Amino acid sequence: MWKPEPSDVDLRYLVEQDQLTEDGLLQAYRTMCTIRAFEEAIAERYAVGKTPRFDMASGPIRGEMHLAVGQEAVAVGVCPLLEAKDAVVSTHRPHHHALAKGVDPGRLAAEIFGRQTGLCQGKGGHMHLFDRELNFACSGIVGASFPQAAGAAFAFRHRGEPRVAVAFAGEGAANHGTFAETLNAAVLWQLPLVIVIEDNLYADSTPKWAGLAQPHQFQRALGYNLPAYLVDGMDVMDVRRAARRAIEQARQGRGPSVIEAVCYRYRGHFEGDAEEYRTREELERWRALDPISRLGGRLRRLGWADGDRLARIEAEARDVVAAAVAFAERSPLPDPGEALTGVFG
Ligand SMILES: Cc1ncc(C[n+]2csc(CCOP(=O)(O)OP(=O)(O)O)c2C)c(N)n1
Ligand SMILES: [Mg+2]
Repeated sequence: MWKPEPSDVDLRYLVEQDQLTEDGLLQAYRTMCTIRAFEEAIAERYAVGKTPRFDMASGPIRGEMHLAVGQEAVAVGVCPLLEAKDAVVSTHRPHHHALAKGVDPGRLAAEIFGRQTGLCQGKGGHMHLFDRELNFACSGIVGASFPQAAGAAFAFRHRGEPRVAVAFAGEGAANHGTFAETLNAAVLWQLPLVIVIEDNLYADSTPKWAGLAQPHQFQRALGYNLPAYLVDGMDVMDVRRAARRAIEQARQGRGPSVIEAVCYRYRGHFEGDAEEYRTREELERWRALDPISRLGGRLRRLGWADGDRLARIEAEARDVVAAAVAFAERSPLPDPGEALTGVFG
């Protein structure tokens, strides 16, 4: 554990300091449970039809699949602080950000299943999700979220709108030139931008020590003269504390910030990953920091929930997800005649 659990006294102090409420923390717990249940349900459905020989083109969900089990606190520490008018640009690992931004689980699942009722009528798939009402977008191109979110932030500033754009990206993406270019422009133009680096220690199978000259992105960011925070990405309260400051600053026209959230993904880089690059012991060490159990433990210590209440929330989250998956599965596939509608060409 790289930040120890707060004592009871510290916990109450943090709750007061960060203006956390019983409702707010229970809602964070609920959203993290929904994300966990959603990702686990997708993993289960994705595996169907992919044995005995793993073939990405077979089964009810086709193509590559990147899940974010373990990384729930990063999304839930940031997105619920945003309004619908604020923009979020995510990555190839986007479901947790989408759900935390409020995207409907049914339409999200339907898009993942390639169905007509999906966010993009089944044409985007799991890595290309767009929700216009909620200003949510993502891209399978690593490093693309930085300039895309900066573009949205530039438009907000140009029009004088008090809106904020958030770019999520992995620590591997931060090695792309787009990170440096975006930081430079965002500071120069004081864009209402928050960059969240979700450092899960690996870019595909490459551990960060083998790919990054500087292990901490907040240090890179500091070179561009902007506030940068290093937070425990397995602790939703820690992520939220930095996010609140960064979002407030951006909304007030005081420029961009970077948040580096250190976290861990429990599943492979993609479903089907042989995961030969890490050990079971390492995974178990990180599982001991599980963001959902840690928040559950704190809710109990605060007297805001007991085991029954937490179990009820978990069961309700599973029900929401089961309904979303059922909606996706009973939805029709897109009509081939509409293949060229709603796309550039
Ligand atoms: C421009 C580009 N280069 C390479 C890839 C292939 N690729 C997909 S995910 C990935 C690793 C990304 O690592 P990181 O940014 O740390 O995100 P994580 O997968 O850990 O969430 C790579 C190299 C890609 N999709 N886009
Ligand atoms: Mg990574």
